[in-house]
Amino acid sequence: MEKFRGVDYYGIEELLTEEERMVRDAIRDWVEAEFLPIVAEHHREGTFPTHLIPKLGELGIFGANLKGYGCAGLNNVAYGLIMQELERGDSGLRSCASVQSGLVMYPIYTYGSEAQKERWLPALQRGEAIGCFGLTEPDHGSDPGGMTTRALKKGDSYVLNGTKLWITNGSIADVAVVWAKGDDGEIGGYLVDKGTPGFSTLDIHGKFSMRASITSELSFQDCRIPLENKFPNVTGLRGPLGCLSQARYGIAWGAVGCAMACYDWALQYAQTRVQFGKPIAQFQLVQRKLVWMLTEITKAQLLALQLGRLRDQGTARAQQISMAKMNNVWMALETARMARDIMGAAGIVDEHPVIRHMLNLETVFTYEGTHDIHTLIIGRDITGLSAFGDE
Ligand code: TGC
Ligand code: FAD
Repeated sequence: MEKFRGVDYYGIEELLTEEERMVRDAIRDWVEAEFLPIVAEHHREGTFPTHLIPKLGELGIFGANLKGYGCAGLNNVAYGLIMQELERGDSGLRSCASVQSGLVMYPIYTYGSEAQKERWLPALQRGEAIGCFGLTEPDHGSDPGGMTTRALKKGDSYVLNGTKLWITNGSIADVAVVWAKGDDGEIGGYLVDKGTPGFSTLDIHGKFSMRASITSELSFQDCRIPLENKFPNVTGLRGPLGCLSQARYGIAWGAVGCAMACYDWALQYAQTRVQFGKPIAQFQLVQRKLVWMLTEITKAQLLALQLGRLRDQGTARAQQISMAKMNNVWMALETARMARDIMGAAGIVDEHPVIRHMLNLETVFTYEGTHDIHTLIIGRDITGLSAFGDE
């Protein structure tokens, strides 16, 4: 295939500032030069290219929309464009960056003490340290409020007991942001250093999705951490959910990146693949699929961009973020499936990126709140009636 040609049917380029375009192009160039040539091999092996993490730091990707502590202080649209370009590479690459930025640096920045910020943020920004976010448990996924992990105060320590499951970056993390219930039953956030006695990790194997990403179990057995490792500035479920808003926003953009990659690849393939004496792009049914993809990508681009502008104005609501995550990931998954179909048998091999994106998107559809959970978040917002629990 030729080089990626970009997807912009509505002149959205003109709605971006020069700085936003420059940031996007820098990340696009780096992904094409350094990441795309190696991703298929990592996907096959089920490994993440950890050697690239310091480079992601150098590129200013980590915590890019935070200010101070070495962070780039970019606006939310530029941050979204970074996520779009990373995920055009692979959802695992975007995951690594969005966990580090939205789920580890953001809570330390927003809920942490000055000492916690100074200890972790500069190192996390540079990619010298890596973090993970432990919310989900074996028995509590969509319903994190039911978590059973405990952090009970004993003398000059908190003692953690419990298990977190499906944790991105878990086994490579230098610091884990762990959400647990305290003596009063309230959810709090705790920083657990790698190597703390009683804290262990185990990687999850056998994944058919997110193969180029590390996913682990975190286990805490009488794991003692100092009192100063608790976030002083947040209690309750709104702590972790506030972080999820950051990461869900990035996913709304990242999904557009996946969809653009699949659409462009399928279009180029359809223009050159000949059946019945014609390029398959000439058949009406193939054109219908390509047009559906482009139309949905265009709508998703506009949704992500306006959401970014609302965030920059400080007026974006969590429910609006849910709509963008829900719609854009669904759109990307459907686009990837159609692209795979257009490519016939060639669509199932990893010589082409489409099947990899398609499989990854099955995870993205589920994590950070499943598609249906976001539907119900929006449903509650517009009807005033909650479909969750016993409200
Ligand atoms: P609910 O009553 O809705 O909320 C409790 C408190 O939280 C506040 N809140 C939010 N705050 C900020 N941002 C948000 N998005 C928020 N959503 C809710 C809310 O205002 C309330 O605050 P307060 O002060 O009044 O107490 O709680 P609920 O129990 O009814 O929530 C239900 C539900 C289903 C919406 C929620 O639990 C949910 O979102 N579940 C999905 C779980 C999820 O998304 N897990 C993701 C785990 S992390 C992950 O997947 C990382 S993947 C990483 C990668 O590799 O990219
Ligand atoms: P469940 O909650 O058991 O849901 C199963 C099904 O039931 C879904 O279809 C769901 O929509 C449906 N359902 C549940 N409740 C309702 C309801 N009230 N109404 C209607 N339908 C409902 N978590 C972290 O904390 N940190 C991470 O870094 C992280 N990384 C991940 C990486 C990967 C590769 C994966 C796959 C997951 C990761 N997760 C992480 C976990 C992820 O957030 C959860 O998988 C997700 O929240 C769903 O939880 P669950 O898998 O337990 O599914």
